[in-house]
Amino acid sequence: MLPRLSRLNPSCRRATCRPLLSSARHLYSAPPPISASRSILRRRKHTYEALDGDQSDPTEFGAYDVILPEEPYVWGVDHIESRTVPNHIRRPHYAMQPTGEEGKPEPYSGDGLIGLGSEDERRLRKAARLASEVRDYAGTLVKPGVTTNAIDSAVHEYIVKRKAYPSPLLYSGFPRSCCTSVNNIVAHGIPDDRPLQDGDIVNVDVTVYLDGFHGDTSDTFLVGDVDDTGRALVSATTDALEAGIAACKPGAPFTGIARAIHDHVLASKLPHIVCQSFTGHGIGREFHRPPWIFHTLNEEPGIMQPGHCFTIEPCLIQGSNPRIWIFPDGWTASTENCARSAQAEHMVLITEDGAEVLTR
Ligand SMILES: [Co+2]
Repeated sequence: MLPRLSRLNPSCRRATCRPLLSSARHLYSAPPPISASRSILRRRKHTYEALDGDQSDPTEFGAYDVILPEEPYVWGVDHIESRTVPNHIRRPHYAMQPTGEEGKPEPYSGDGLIGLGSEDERRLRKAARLASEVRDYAGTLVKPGVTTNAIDSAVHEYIVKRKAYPSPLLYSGFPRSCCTSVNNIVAHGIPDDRPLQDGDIVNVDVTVYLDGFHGDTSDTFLVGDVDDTGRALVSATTDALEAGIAACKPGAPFTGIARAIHDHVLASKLPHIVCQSFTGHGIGREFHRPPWIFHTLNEEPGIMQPGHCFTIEPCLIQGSNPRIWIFPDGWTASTENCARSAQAEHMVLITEDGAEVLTR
């Protein structure tokens, strides 16, 4: 799960500005952009014509099922019943106060650092390790015919059994315990009753809250026999993430992460573009906090210091259109032209002499 750039305070493009988490609600009333609806209609009829200014050629995107909102549209997610978490499991503040403003902690004002060698670091590592186990477990469940709801249910049970809380559940009102983003869904797909189809790609994004710390990671899995362009997209995404990780060390500028991803995608000569709409984020006692990690070229200030812990989670999109639109549920983010997207995410801890990936 990741902050959407449009939720950042638009008057402040500094790396320290906070996501406006409650703004997801306002999106419920926004219909999909006309251009997106039109492009979808055209794809449905398999008579797609390029929209003005859209240079993408969807015939090059390969063969896959386009994910669309169910009609008639249901606005928001209030109709989705959340799974329950036993009372003895420690939960983050937003899960205790899911609707009210009272009791909300102050916005994060710390320096985004974890004390190296501290109990905090030990707990952070434990949460990250559990998150990577859950991600790998989720990957074993991905098969044709399995619904993303069934994966969500199994992931939920797996996490709860290990006395942790599934962080996405009730975060800003999110109704499920992980995000499952299939084919043209870039991020924040809500697990549902659609059986996975042979040839799908699906990102499963898991976050756990264990002992007061969040661990966050995701990967995109192949469902059965995926076409060559889909496989290329998924492996390019992993490579882009690794390129970003390689730019991390104490003293390095945060801008180097996006630069490394950009250069890698360019050098690959594959028809992919990095989505600009989502960022990585600092992580610790808070699910999302500074530093914000941009995946596309930027001039945000900030230098990596020992004790910084953050995610890198680039979304790569087929073609040259990086834009997204949000389904009426207020969460599901699709590419504007329904090209496929893949994502991969790791947590990186800056140490005294380098960078360590906590979610391998
Ligand atoms: Co994340």
